[in-house]
Amino acid sequence: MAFELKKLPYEYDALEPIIDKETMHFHHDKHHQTYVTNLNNLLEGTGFETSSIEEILTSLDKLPEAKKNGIRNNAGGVYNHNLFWEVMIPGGSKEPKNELKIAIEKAFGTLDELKNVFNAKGAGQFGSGWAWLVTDKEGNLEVLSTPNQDSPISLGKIVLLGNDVWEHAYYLNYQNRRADYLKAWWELVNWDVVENRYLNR
Ligand code: MN3
Repeated sequence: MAFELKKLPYEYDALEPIIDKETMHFHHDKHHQTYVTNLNNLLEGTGFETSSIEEILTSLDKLPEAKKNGIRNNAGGVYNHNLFWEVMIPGGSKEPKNELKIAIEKAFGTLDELKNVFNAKGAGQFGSGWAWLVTDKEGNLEVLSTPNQDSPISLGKIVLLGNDVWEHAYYLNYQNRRADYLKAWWELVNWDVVENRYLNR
């Protein structure tokens, strides 16, 4: 039961002009595919061949020491990118509603302030990594960043939204202007998916 590369839920050019078609092709077809291939190879002989990606990322301590870092990086790469494609939609989906909106206002005051905090985390992540909006079981929201492909689910968090701040995610279009990419990216967020994730936490 090897992992497979999930198909994009929209066309490669559907997120333009925020994310260009060429970036989407190599990000999904090359980078994401490589994580899937590496993960399948690394899992051979570990006893985790039939585990879910969530099981793997919450059981890192139980992995064989020699393969632990590789599996952590590549399983994170698979999980994080699956989520990344899913939380975007061409044109975005307006604004948070209902319970999610209330939770955002409780934690951050306003949606704009959530964006500020999130963008600052993403811009401040040295080197490669991710910015995240996560929740606990009780519904308390938090923004954090992780290095490399580390995933918040390994920290016991429930992931609602994440933005990839590796240079491969934005360099063709934005070069070194990571802050511009972070700011523009909000126009693509699928708040319906984020709300569903929040309600099903
Ligand atoms: Mn990436």
